[in-house]
Amino acid sequence: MIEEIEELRRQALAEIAAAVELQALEELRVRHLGRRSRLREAMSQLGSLPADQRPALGATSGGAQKAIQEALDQRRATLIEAAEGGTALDVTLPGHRPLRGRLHPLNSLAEELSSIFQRLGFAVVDGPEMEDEYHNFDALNTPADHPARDLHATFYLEGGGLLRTHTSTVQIRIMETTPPPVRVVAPGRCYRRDTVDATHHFVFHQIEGLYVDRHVSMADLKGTIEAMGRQLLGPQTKVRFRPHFFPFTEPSVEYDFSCSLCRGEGRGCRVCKGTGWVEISGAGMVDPAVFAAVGYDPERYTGFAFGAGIDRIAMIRYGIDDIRLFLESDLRFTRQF
Ligand code: 2NM
Repeated sequence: MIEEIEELRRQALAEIAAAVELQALEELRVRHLGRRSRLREAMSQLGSLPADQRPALGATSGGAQKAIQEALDQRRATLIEAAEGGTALDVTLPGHRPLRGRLHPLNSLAEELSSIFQRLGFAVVDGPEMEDEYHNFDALNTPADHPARDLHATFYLEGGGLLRTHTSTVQIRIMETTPPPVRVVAPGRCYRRDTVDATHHFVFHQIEGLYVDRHVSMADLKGTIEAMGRQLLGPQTKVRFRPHFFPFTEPSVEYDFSCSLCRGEGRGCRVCKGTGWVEISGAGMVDPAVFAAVGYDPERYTGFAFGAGIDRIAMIRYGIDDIRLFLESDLRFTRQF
């Protein structure tokens, strides 16, 4: 009987060591230690044995029971640990890399444009995005019946304010508080009630420039725009002025840069749609009515002003065909720059 129990013990320990699932381990426990196991049966017969045989058999079966129980506990702990992914702390594993932030492509382009103009002697200024009708329209010689003032074109706020539709508001505020000469650029967010599609959004980004002094001319304007184009899109960039109308400048132009993708050749180019030119924005000589509004003497001073769409320039430069991507905060997009 003693030999049989020792054989049972060896058998049980071997099976436990080979078990790879908790379920199998539980079945082994029932089979080897359960109420109907051979070991329990042997132990229940102890009382009916002759007294001189009891201690040896008792010790053997008690020892076997203890050894099997310990083996079960240990194997169980090992299997649970393995299921939870190995040891609790592996100090040899590499650490988690922290996510590094960076500038949004529109902000980095705004900074690049700002520094281009800083090198030309312009100061970078800003102002409020919530504005009033006076700074957004009246001071800019934009009459009350102008379509830009329409409820459908401008976001009006409760209490009479509005969201600025351009950063010319900042130029007005600078001229109100600073005597000439002034040479400033104002980058920032602007808002218009446009229906959102691939090329329009109700939020867009602009940088506008203003230079007022004695004898500032249209030639200075063209030279400044040309310097911007060359630094932005490369030294071979050409500038084209087309006549236009703005209430706040006279004369006014729209200006184009030669396409940086096809070098102005057109022919199936997807950035300039085959024209060889990319439209950027508008510019002109500041209208005397604007000088009158800010208290500058139009007989003594002249000035030029220009706008540039930052979203638009980014789309041209990076070949992006959907303006909405800039405002969706999708890291798969913004991380590419
Ligand atoms: C443009 C086009 C033409 C402009 C005018 C002024 C101000 F305040 F001096 F009158 N700031 N910006 C201007 C002129 C803006 O953007 C398309």
